[in-house]
Amino acid sequence: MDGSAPRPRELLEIAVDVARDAAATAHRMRAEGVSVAATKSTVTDVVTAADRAVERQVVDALRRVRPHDAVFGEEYGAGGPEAGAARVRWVVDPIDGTVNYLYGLPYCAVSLAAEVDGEVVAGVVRNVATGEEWTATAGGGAYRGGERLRCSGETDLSQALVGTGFGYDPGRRAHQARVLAELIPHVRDIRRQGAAALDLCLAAEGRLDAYYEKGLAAWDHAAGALVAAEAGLRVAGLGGLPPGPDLLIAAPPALFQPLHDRLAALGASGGP
Ligand code: LIP
Repeated sequence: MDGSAPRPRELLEIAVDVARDAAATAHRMRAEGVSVAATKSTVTDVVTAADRAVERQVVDALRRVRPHDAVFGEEYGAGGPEAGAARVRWVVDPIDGTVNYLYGLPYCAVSLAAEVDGEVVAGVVRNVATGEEWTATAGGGAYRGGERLRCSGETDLSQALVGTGFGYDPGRRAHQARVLAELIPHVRDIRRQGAAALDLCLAAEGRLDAYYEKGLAAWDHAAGALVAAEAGLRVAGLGGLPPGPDLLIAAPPALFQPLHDRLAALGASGGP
């Protein structure tokens, strides 16, 4: 086991440098033209050459500065020392919001987080199209452009603007739509924007009051969940579980339990 664990601030500085270069590559490749390189879980779960190129760029950049760390990415999975041999693991989604990226919609991001001993301690989310950048360190707060972020102060679920998303499997989407149909009369409105990392960052600054989604992978939420938590949101799964593929809920303290209980009653973590 590698004995040295760098400070979160040091890891964040590396993450920001790497994410900025990666976002520049994604932006350039978008301008040059993007097409589907392959599909994954379903015919709508697409990957582009940019997803793959950006993840390779991120991994190569991390290897140069921290060659003994582990890496876990959406497109190439786990890399580096065998599991458990490195205290630091980087979790990367090269382009979160890939369908938006494919269609040229300005809502997609490079998401890069650093874990120490399994806990996320630093994270950056950078919108590829707009250059907006959110950062956080564990205990150090969440920021966008140097401004410290605070989440919504909303206390009434019926007044809450709630973000969510859907999986790629038709059966799961049908279940998620049924849950949404039952939820929507009880909130202000819903926004489905297509990138979990950015949805979590918008919630961190109150541009969404809350966010939930079933089916997210670690790379979708590792960095954005830290930004959200450091801005005052409670980020968890159902029944006190940590956020994970069954369900992630991010909400201000006053809204978390009402939203949690309604989602639990609707079976939001169930279905295919
Ligand atoms: C996306 C998630 C989003 C979800 C989309 C998609 P990807 O990740 O960030 O929240 O609703 O269906 O899964 O596939 O673009 O990396």
